[in-house]
Amino acid sequence: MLQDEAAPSAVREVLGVLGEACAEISRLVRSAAVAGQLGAAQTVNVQDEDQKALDILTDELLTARLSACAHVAALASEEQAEAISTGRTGGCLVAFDPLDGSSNVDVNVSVGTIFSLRRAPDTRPAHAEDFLGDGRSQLAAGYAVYGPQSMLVLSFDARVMAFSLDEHGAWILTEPSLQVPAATKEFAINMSNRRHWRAPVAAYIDDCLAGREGPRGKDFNMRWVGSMVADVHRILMRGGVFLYPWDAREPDRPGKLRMLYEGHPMALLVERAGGRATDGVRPLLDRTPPSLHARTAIVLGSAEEVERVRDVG
Ligand code: AHM
Ligand code: MG
Repeated sequence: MLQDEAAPSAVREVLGVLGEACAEISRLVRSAAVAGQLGAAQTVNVQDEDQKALDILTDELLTARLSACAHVAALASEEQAEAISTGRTGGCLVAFDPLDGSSNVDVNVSVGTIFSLRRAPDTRPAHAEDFLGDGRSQLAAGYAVYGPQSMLVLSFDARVMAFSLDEHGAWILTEPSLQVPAATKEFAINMSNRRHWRAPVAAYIDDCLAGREGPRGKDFNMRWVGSMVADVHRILMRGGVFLYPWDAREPDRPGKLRMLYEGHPMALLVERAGGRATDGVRPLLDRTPPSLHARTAIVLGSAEEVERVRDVG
């Protein structure tokens, strides 16, 4: 799958392990109802979110597979409070969201796994602080989406490639170079939060809603899956803009989504596919999270739309 000269061997090995783990997770998700693995786990994670049984199973699976990989120095997961050091030096740091959109899994709507690779220190075991780099320091990033088809979308060089899972569990390259069109007529945002947004986001969306008769002079369509992987996948395939802005429900938090294992990897993929990704003001790839689970506002997708949104507080 990843026999590409451009990927250094440690990155290639780790991406291979992630690909195999995502194929296993695809099988887990597909058989979860029959295996009695849907539903709540009756636990909360470090972010005070209720966990699904599959959040825990997928986290355990990825932790086991990555810990066993000789090129992984440390892991950081959405579902675990602290980073886990394997004690190795060199190789990669891997940050991941094992089951993004998991509130959708019980109702059979697409979910996914998001991951981001960074370089580990060569001369000492890795610490949690080593994960706290800007988005441009990522060596590679990707996600798997478990939908009608399971797909793996990766970037370890200038391209963004998509693989589809065949019936034998192998990832087959089906899209060698994804490109996000600069223009779009489709936006994705949770409209139920409108009353909590700041004025610039509300004004941007109101202009889209005004359609052909409004200042934009064109009709817009809206989609909101509620699984970031599925919404970003649609944007990588056909364009669009995705927004999860700051909102006033939790004014001390900069947004809902996490920078390290949601914002940064998706921003890398979208930018390499010709789109843009910001926190409403700055490029998301220029931002450094202050802590493992730090949140951020996210605006990403087709360049012409992302450039219109300047959500200044
Ligand atoms: P999760 O990682 O706990 O599943 O939460 C992240 C998800 C994203 O996939 C999605 O874009 C967002 O939360 C949906 O949030 P909301 O329910 O507020 O619309
Ligand atoms: Mg998530």
